Amino acid sequence: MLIRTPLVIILLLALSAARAVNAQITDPLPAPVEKRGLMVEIRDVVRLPRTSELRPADQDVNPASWARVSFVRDLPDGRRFANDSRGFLYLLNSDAEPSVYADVGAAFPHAVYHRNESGFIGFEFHPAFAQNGLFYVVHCERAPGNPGTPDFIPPGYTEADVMHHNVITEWRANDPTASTFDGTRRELLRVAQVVTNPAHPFGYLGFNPTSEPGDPDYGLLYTSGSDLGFSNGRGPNANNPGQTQRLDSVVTAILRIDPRSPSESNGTKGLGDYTIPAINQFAADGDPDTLGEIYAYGFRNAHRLSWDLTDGTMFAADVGMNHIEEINIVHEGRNYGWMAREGYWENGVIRPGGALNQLFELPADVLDGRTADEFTYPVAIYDHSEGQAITAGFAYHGRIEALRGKFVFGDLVRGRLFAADLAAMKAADDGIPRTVAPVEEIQLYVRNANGSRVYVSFRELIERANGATAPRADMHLSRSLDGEIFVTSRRDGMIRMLVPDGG
Ligand SMILES: [Ca+2]
Repeated sequence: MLIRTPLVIILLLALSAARAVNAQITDPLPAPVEKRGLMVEIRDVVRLPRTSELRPADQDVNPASWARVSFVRDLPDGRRFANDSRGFLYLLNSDAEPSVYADVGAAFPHAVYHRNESGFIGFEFHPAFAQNGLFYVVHCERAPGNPGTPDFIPPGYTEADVMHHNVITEWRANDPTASTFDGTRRELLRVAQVVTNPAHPFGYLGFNPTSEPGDPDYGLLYTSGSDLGFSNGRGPNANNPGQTQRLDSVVTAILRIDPRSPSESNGTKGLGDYTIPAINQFAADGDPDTLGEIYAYGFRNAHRLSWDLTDGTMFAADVGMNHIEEINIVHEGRNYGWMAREGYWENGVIRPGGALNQLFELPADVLDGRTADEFTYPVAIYDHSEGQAITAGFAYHGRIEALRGKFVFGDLVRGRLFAADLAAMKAADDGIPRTVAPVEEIQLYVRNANGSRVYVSFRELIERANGATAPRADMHLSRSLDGEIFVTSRRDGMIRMLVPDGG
């Protein structure tokens, strides 16, 4: 008895611990994201031209959309640009109507436009554009009949499996001061997608804006990090956790590349016609089985990156599966968990017989940070009671006093705007999975003809502009050169801005 009793107790403890580890979660964050007094004015800046009939209706994800804006970018010389993912890159002068800077769609006859993130997805100017005329474009193409050859096909697949190509190109303007593009193009990278939909393509290209000439990562191009549809991109090749959690593949990885051709840099060639930065951790690890272009990995769809302009902290907004939307602080070399983790839970797909839409509790010692696992966890999260897909997010240090020291982000589908305290987010980057910054909702308002505040939701603004209901907001955020926030939609083509009260 003296021996058996403790054994029974130990067994019972072990069983209850196992039960706790196995608990499936249906409502991961029961507390709603609430408004707590943050109120910000939003104003129209300019509306892009209507392109509803540009593409055949059966090839356009939403023919009713006025224009499909996903990025606004400022050059240091004051010029402002925005894209319509139906194919145009516009120059926005403050004193004139938007004008087409480059007809990106015309350059890519195999492009597809039938998904939310398709067509002319994103662009970014080289920080030395004024001198070198370089900018970068990412777009999506169909594979059948495509003369292009992918530089990367996910491991285990062949060209016969390829459904779409996700392509990054460099454009070189002969005259960087010209108001329309004239110049040349060079393909940097062509990545194959083998799931039915071109889900979660590379969608973002960017340079670290806090990097100065002479800094180690000046002129290095970062990409979004995504699972290339291996979660829910549909078809027989989707739902495949075996394509994630590996370093011999770009799947789930944020890449950092020197966009120069090795013929120009004399450096090491990457998968495509670009150079692997010698400073990259996975380039310098002496391991031939890790891809040197990988910066960090384990993202489902980290479709937007940003940097805190005051201290260079790098953020990734990672769209979740069925439950958790994440803001992550990105450190080189780290593994952010997908498909093994979603938020600070285990995703069910890695369990025998489990599924992508399941979440399970982590063991308490891991959740509390007493026992470290191999993953890095988000610093702010919300669940699918509150939204469905996270937008970009930015550390805000601009003119709106109420938002200073906050991280501003939102939900792409519902069009809700959120904020979290920036210091709390940085404090949550502590190696403890369960510590995350609280999230609150921002109340938007406009001014009526009398100058009075009128409280609005972003979706109401879209619906007023379009004169039609908007089943989803398709909201995106961008940041101006001086650190202010643009709010755009792929529905109404209007570029709006958050502004100081009455200012
Ligand atoms: Ca934490």
